[in-house]
Amino acid sequence: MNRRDFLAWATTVAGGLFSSSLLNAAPLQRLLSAPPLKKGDFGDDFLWGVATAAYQIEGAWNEDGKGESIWDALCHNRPKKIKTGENADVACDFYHRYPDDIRLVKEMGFDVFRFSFAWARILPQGKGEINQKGLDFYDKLIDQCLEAGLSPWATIYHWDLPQALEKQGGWANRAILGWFDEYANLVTQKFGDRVKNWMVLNEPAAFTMLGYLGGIHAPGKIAPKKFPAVVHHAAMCQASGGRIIRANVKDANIGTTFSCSYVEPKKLSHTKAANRLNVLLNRLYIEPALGLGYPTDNFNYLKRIYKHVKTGDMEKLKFDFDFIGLQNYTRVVARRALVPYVWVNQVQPKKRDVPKEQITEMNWEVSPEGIYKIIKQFAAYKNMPPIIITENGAAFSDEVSPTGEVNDAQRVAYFENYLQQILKAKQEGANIGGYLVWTLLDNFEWAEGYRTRFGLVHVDFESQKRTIKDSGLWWQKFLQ
Ligand code: GCO
Repeated sequence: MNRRDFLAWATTVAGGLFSSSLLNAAPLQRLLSAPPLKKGDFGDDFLWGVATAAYQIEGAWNEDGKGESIWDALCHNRPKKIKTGENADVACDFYHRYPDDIRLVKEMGFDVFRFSFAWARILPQGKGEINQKGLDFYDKLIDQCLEAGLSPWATIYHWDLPQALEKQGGWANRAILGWFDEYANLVTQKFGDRVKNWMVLNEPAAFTMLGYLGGIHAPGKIAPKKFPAVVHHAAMCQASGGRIIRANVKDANIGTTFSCSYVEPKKLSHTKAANRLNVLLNRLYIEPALGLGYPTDNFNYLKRIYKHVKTGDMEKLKFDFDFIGLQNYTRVVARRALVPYVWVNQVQPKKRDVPKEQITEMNWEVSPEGIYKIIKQFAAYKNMPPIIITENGAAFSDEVSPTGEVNDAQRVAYFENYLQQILKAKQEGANIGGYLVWTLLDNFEWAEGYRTRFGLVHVDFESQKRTIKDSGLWWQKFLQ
């Protein structure tokens, strides 16, 4: 089951939560009616970059004093949770190869390198004793970026909670508010002199739902009773992380990121299902951050969040972010489920009238209009901060040809079509300041293992050989 299939399934678990899936397929060929894309159309100060995450690329899972994370534990102890039984013990070996990989980012012409800190590399037990060698690694990585002329953008939390904290209840334990603050204080005080662009959390909706409701991602729990507490704690950390960066980093540009997918009902009569799914996928974390509270109207299950709200919490959920990171890959189509207590269900692209070429290796529909619509949806919030697209990309089955090339024309078309739609939203007034490709290297795609390749650079996981794909060369040309 991948993350979007999970939505269909989770509805049953939680006594009726949500659902999802897609729209009219957009052609994989570049739209002929559209004028050729030019970097300059996006404006001179528009930022271009690539995004990565520690667990997916670093490897060195227990080297130089690093502690175990929930992803190490999931892969090692419950390998069946990963479709291929793989783990990220070595991954792309970025821990040792980062100088070469940073050079590749520069070679392709990007300005921004987004990475995340592995909490357990820095605080092996999640709190208390600091691992100096872990700090040293990020020190060197940041310096490497700066020397290459790349702006380092750091994510504080990209899903790899220290296992020692999980053993104490993880995100379900309110003590996480203190643990997270300690960690956020440490990294911002340590690196805030050189890192000015920060993201607090990566996709809270994804890690809380998949990790604590769907049992698909670490910590692999199916815990509908705990989920409301997990949501509240993550939303509290999201805002307090923002305040910590503001206090510790001079001239900081502070954001946080949201996974989001435009939701459409399969038919008009399925609108209620689509609305619920929209809450879970798109509204649950942005609205408290904007000071709008939790979107629990017509969603009784989510009202259980309030049981965990203490005096003063509602005010603390708000933070004035300098930017919001939107991460989008596809759209989703919702339909009402048959069983009355299951409110919604997801319609998979394969089960709809979507041409095969428009379904990626993740079983996600290629939907450029989807990114346009979701940007418009977010941009419509009153007081919405500027948007940065902090992730967008696609997995296709890439192979290195006998002559050493990776012809990934489908991915090039994907970028062209999505960028076209982003530009359209921007020209219509959405305040979009940058775009980061997911991702630099083929890597460990969580529960999917290494099979689904998202990189601009192909990685041979046996030899660790890197090959820039045609899409990477396309970016090089585009960014010139
Ligand atoms: C996420 C993460 C990335 C994924 C990417 C492709 O959004 O899930 O930030 O780690 O690899 O989205 O699924």
